[in-house]
Amino acid sequence: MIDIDLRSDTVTKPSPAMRQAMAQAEVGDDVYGEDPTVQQLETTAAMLLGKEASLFVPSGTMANQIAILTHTHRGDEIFIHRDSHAYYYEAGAAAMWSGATFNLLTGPDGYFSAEDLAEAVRPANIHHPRPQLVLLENTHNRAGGAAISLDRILSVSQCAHQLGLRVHIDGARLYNASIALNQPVALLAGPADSVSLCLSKGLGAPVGSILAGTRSFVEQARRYRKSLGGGMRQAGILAAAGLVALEEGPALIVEDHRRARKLKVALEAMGFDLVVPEIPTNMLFIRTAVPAEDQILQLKRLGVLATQMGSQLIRLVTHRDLNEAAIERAITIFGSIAP
Ligand code: TLP
Repeated sequence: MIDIDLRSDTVTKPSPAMRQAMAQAEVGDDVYGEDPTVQQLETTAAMLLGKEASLFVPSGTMANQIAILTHTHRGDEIFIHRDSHAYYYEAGAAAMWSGATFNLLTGPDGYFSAEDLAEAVRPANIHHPRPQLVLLENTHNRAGGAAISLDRILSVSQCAHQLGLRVHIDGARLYNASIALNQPVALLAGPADSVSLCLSKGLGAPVGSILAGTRSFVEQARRYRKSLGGGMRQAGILAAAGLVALEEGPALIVEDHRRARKLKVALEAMGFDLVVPEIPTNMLFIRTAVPAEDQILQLKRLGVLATQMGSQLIRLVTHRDLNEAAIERAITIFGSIAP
């Protein structure tokens, strides 16, 4: 039986158009700055995100870590939601590479307010770390894929800038936010000094992320990418798929959101306990009556793959490799184990 893979939108396979573009890509050594396809991707992505320049990096994790390295010095303080990917899922990388320290904030839907931030930033004093960076995530993964509204991003970013801090947005799924909020990605990235975007999540590319910001930020970021071993040679092969992802991807994300809503309506009607953010996107979180691992195992036996998010919490993610029939089959399977 073929599994219906709802674990993540990272599991998609490259589309025929991507494979064709990869086969035909013009390439060069990108560490020498000689790969025309990487350059085309970096220019295109910078324009879409409304930033001066951008850098193609191997992963979303590396994009966030390079952003942190570029914005901070050892011992500096980063204000971040406690459920954020850069804190929760990046293997302690900030401590390992930049030596910055996290100040963990809380709030619904993966968001903290300007007031929360102002309260957390301590006055300059020899005892305190230097407050340096605010790190936001849009959409917010552990908050059920919540899109964060432009108003919210603006108010917390304005507060950060007034306090002399920089702002980075982990926009791994910024296109999901853009579609849910019906606002261009450039507008959502506008208040931030830097933004990352994953090509390999809902957009469907096999590998790669973008880190965008000012020209001087990207110049420094390029050095850090090299130091982390992220300088890639004939990376145009991958960038070619990224360019196709930026073209094909957004329209398909609209479908992912529609299918997530369809799944939500069906599961709610069956009596599943769903955790739904204010502005949902392509994710669905289910509170399980039994331990999450047991529920995941039961689903796997029936042909549905899900991810554990807590001791009694599982995540389902829709993506471009799941068509209408797959979602309907998933609904039937959930129906067979409904509470
Ligand atoms: N998220 C993955 C897992 O790591 C949890 C997933 O399946 O959702 N920012 C955000 C908001 C992310 O969700 C992820 C990946 C990343 C960054 C990291 O991207 P990669 O996996 O390319 O390093």
